[in-house]
Amino acid sequence: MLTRIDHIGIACFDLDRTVEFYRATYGFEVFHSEVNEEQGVREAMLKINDTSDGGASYLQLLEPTREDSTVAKWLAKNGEGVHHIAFGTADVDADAAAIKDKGVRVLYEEPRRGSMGSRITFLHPKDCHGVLTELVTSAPVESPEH
Ligand code: V0V
Ligand code: CO
Repeated sequence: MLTRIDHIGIACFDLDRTVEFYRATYGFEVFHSEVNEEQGVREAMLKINDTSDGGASYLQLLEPTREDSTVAKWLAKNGEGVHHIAFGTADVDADAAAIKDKGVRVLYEEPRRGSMGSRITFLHPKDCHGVLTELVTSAPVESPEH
């Protein structure tokens, strides 16, 4: 079951300048940042709010790390802007399978590694009224050491 907006992915040319815009304009701070080589992105997660399912909603600012990445290709065509939305679920495998059964193309056979150790997959934008849609299961919260 999809229980939250996990994040909105925003493609940008210059991550540091875009982070600074969100900090100076809205007061949002970077919660986490990382490079995902497989996806070809450098990203910053700005936490907006906690959600009632125990997760949170973020803005995900994305800068391409290589010219052949999906985000670089998208930026060249469209310029900066909203690139995808992501719904959070406790079980990305089950939700992806159920959505695939409805005839929507799921882009990965198996979920791949996403931000902060999450597991992610994508639905084809042409099957989702023009919206590239991601499904995310967050990494389990580590229990505190005794
Ligand atoms: C492409 N299209 C889009 C789109 N990207 N429509 C809406 N939103 C987007 N973001 C449209 C495009 O305008 C074309 O329509 C058509 O789809 C085919 O696009 P294309 O430019 O030929 O590109 P493709 O087919 O090579 O690649 C498109 C797909 C690709 C969606 C298959 O971008 C993909 O695999 N995306 C999933 C991975 C990803 O985006 N990773 C970066 C974020 P017309 O012109 O034919 O009408 S990584 C991330 O979010 C992480 C790590 C995380 O959350 O943790
Ligand atoms: Co994303």
